[in-house]
Amino acid sequence: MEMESKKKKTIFSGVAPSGNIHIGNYLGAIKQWVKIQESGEFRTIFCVVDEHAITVPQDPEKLRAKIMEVAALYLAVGIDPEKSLIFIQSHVSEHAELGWILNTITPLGELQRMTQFKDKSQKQKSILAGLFNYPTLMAADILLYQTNLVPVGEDQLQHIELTRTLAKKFNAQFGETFVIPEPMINKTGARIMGLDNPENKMSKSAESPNNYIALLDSPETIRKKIKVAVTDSGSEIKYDREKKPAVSNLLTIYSLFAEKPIEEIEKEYEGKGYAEFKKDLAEVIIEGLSPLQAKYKEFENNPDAVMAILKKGAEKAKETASRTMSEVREKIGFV
Ligand code: AQP
Repeated sequence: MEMESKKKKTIFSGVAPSGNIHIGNYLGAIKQWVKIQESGEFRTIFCVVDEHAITVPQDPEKLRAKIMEVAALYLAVGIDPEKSLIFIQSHVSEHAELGWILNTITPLGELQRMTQFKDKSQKQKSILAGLFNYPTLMAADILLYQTNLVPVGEDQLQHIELTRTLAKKFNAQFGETFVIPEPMINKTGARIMGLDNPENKMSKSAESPNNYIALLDSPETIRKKIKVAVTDSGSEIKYDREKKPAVSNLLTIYSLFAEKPIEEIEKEYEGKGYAEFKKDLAEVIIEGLSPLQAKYKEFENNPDAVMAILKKGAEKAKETASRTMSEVREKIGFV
């Protein structure tokens, strides 16, 4: 088993326990994690990246609850602790340690270019150094496990590119240490747009909850949010990113939940209006989320079992992480 897993390529990904996990996170990233795990072809590692959540101020009690919520959601969507490593980032202190070391080889200019920092810092009254340094911590998360592939949404591409740059730089400066990871992006669903504004991505930190459908939204809330979702001028249900960005986004969501090609859905709704399409879309989402919501309840009612899984996961993760860190400390000249 150990021999076999050594030959497998490593997959690493994570979600920050900030705000409500939404269908953008699910369709862009988490849903494919389960497929990858089930293929049995990879060593799969999924982390609740709590140290990323505190790059903007968090209420400690709410953060604690969110961390457990995200972990239970991982399990509810089908991440199986028998097949994948699942753990909390802050339980493996090597993440912060490598993050610091990577900061010391990261040019300021590289971080200043990050579009996510530019977007997120605009929403903050006081911009914290941690928000600026977030991408180096993310690089550490990935590099600690000698990750080959990182399944993420499109918004994370720039951060993966930086991770590659830092890994190459470290290897060149101190000798071969890190595997150079590659992004793994879904063909559709890699960028689900906000329901209230199809110009921007659906986001956990959006001002209005009408921007997103949370994985734990009730059927009534889902119906309401889809009803008020922005549409485009005209009445045709047609996929056209340029001319009909809002309807194209809704079609993408429909297609991914119903597992039907977009053209087929367009045909079904020929001559029908937005109201009918939206009504059906809400039901498709409700149906798609209902199994994971039911499973979530089981885990929510059993936090001790979830914590036991996370602790075991952290112990296993630490085996690889500490091996990488020993090598890093030695290479950079620590005694
Ligand atoms: N709109 C999206 N469409 C597709 N994929 C998305 N992801 C995020 N938004 C979309 C992917 O979800 C994974 C986890 O995201 P994250 O927790 O790292 O945080 P984020 O990307 O910063 O998510 P948000 O929604 O914008 O939340 P805030 O504003 O709170 O940080 C990643 O793989 C991401 O690509």
